[in-house]
Amino acid sequence: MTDTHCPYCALQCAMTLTGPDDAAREVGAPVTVAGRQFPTNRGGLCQKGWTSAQVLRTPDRITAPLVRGDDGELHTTTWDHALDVVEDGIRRAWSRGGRDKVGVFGGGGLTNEKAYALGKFARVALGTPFIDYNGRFCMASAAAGANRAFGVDRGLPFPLADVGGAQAVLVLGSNLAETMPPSTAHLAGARASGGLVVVDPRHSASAALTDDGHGVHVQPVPGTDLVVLLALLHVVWAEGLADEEYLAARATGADQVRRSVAAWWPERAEQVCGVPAAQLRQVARLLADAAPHRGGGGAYVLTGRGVEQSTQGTATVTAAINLSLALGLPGREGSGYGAITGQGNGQGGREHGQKSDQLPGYRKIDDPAAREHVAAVWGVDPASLPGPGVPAVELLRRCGTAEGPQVLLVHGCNLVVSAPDADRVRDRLAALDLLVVCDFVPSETTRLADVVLPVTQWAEENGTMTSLEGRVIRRRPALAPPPGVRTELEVLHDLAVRLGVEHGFPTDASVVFDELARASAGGVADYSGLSHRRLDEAEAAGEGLHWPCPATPDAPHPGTPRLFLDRFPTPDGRARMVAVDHLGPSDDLRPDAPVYLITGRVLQHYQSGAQTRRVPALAAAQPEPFVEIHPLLADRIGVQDGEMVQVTSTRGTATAVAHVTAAVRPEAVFMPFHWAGEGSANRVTTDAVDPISGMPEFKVCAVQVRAVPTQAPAPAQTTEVMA
Ligand SMILES: Nc1nc2c(c(=O)[nH]1)N[C@H]1C(S)=C(S)[C@@H](COP(=O)(O)OP(=O)(O)OC[C@H]3O[C@@H](n4cnc5c(=O)[nH]c(N)nc54)[C@H](O)[C@@H]3O)O[C@H]1N2
Ligand SMILES: Nc1nc2c(c(=O)[nH]1)N[C@H]1C(S)=C(S)[C@@H](COP(=O)(O)OP(=O)(O)OC[C@H]3O[C@@H](n4cnc5c(=O)[nH]c(N)nc54)[C@H](O)[C@@H]3O)O[C@H]1N2
Ligand code: SF4
Ligand SMILES: [Mo]
Repeated sequence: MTDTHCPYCALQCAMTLTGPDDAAREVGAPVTVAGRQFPTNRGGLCQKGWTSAQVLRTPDRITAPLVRGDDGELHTTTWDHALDVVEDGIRRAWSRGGRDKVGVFGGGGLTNEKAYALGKFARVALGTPFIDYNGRFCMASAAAGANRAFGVDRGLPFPLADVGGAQAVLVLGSNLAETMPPSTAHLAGARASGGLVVVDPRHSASAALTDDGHGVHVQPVPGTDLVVLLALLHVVWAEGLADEEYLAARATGADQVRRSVAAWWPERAEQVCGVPAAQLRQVARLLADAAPHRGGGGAYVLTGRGVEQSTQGTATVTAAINLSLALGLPGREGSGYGAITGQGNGQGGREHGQKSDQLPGYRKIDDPAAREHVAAVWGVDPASLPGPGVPAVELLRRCGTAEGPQVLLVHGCNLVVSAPDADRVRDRLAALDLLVVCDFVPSETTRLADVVLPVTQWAEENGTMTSLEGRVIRRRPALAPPPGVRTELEVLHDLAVRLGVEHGFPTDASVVFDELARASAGGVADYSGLSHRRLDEAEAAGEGLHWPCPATPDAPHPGTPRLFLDRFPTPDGRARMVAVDHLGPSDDLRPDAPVYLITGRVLQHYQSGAQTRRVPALAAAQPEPFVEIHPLLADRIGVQDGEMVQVTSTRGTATAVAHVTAAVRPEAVFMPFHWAGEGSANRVTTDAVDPISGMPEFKVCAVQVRAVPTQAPAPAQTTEVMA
């Protein structure tokens, strides 16, 4: 029996893996999954978690390296040959154009150790500024907003279980009932007081939790959440509901924000966001009544990808934070603001240096003191470390061009399905001299690669993950990997040695963690008081430890479950409020594109679907891409439930089956993005980005929706009918 955590989302539900008589360590033996008590999941798992072990045994698992041959096909080969091809490609790119000709693309699913090693590999072994990762698609706007306001970005600066005690919870653009099902247990308190507010243009499974008197579903026009928030702030001040004492003591900028929302009275906001003015007032009062300064039972404001994956994502997060500050929530026990992190290690993955502008410990790569500290840990000259690179979308746009890499190494992302404007991404990847992808299953991106390197899966490796609450937890091996498969730490070590860096890339995850801990010491995300051993002990006690957890000379630091109780980690200790205004989506409605496409997820599939499409029960429950379409729109374009529709933008077209439902607003259609091919939502989305965070506008773009013309009846049939 091995205690570990789910391979998928940031809730990181605790589970126990068992094989018959521990024979699970033998290749091929079945593995069973059981939920385990932990403060976040309380023993619960969702359907993806229950079935997660099946991916370990998937028949098409990649178990040997693949190299593309002269015939254009991928062929099985030896590790030596595959690594030769990668080394040659890197050296050729260097000799033609220098160190910047090789880039790295990481992922928020990688363990802390892998994310750290990847960032170090890019800076030390490759000497390239070009590294970024899929967290840019996921948490970048939340991170930018929180860093600016609070001076730190820890998704939830409090344990998730704290939310359970609150009287009101405002959930903006998160469908956690499908994306983190066990987490909805923590909404029970708010639901019991009728205080759950869900903002989503769809009556999602989470919006449905507000039905029957449990709260309010606010259903704005897509892309107008910022207006909803500005109106809520307006009401809070207009009705004297703000916590002025808290604002005076703990925040700066409140006056500018108050003035900036003066013009957003609810009736005006209603014209833009479509939410009735009376409902905006009701929600503002409901939240204020729960706020501590009015003697309420506590309130939380939470944001998800629905409001963040936008060209005004950082502004919207900022407005959500402003609202929480106006109500005096952050840094008070039982209240607060948080962003719900998505990927398994979406939090840790954004702390240890795979971001283009970052060094470990959430340090800035252009800060001389940070460079000096990290260079000393790495045993290199600070001047040898490259400067900042470019965010993910820009990195992809530059691939195969004079301004960008000719070689790209991808670790933990299925770009061809999940990046915006996916056809263009496919073209850019095809323009590279060499695409190297590490994965354990064939994906749409490994199929494009020149070299595929097979790596271990979650239940075959050691490491740590940092959950949505900033809690550092252990991932442990329950079985041996198939022969022929290596860990990513081994791959990076072998490549570094070939590229002339003999030392500095250990393959033991606990050794890598100890170095990560030293590199993070004194940084924002300080892990220096942690080690695998200490985390094992903490988990045996049922908890794990929250960062910051600095090394201490005497008694070990207990970790920091709740941030901001005394001060914010800004220079003056106060939170910074910043006035923001609504600009609207980058690709807005017009006569030839009169409908919004909004995108998101379903319960059964994870991200690009590379893992979950291989699990028979999940594939059977959600076998194909679909388009949710309102009956009024369906009527207008002449399409019935179950018929095929085309969704077209200036980037491309997706074709999928129509699900006619009143759950979505009439001027919007919804598509999940889990599939490739004809029904791929990202062939349609825009790669326009938020100017501050670099996050693409996945959630909203303007499209034309048409019924797919039915094929002309075959001649034989026509004759028959006529006869
Ligand atoms: N089942 C499942 N769970 C997952 C994942 C998965 O792929 N599948 N992925 C994990 C990851 S990496 C992430 S980031 C999280 C994401 O978790 P969520 O943020 O909960 O997921 P989404 O479904 O992408 O988006 C949430 C909601 O945003 C709504 N939305 C779309 N446009 C708008 C808008 O303009 N305004 C508002 N207010 N809402 C809008 C959609 O209708 C959708 O219901 O989930 C994690 N958990
Ligand atoms: N339209 C639209 N597009 C979106 C979104 C949306 O809401 N709408 N959401 C965006 C978000 S929030 C995210 S996070 C991205 C996610 O999109 P992706 O980054 O494509 O996510 P995954 O499908 O998890 O891809 C991970 C790949 O890495 C492999 N993998 C898993 N673990 C490891 C590992 O440890 N090492 C290696 N080498 N490989 C591993 C998996 O098998 C899989 O092939 O999609 C984004 N795209
Ligand atoms: S909610 Fe997330 S972590 Fe929990 S079982 Fe489901 S996918 Fe795994
Ligand atoms: Mo994500």
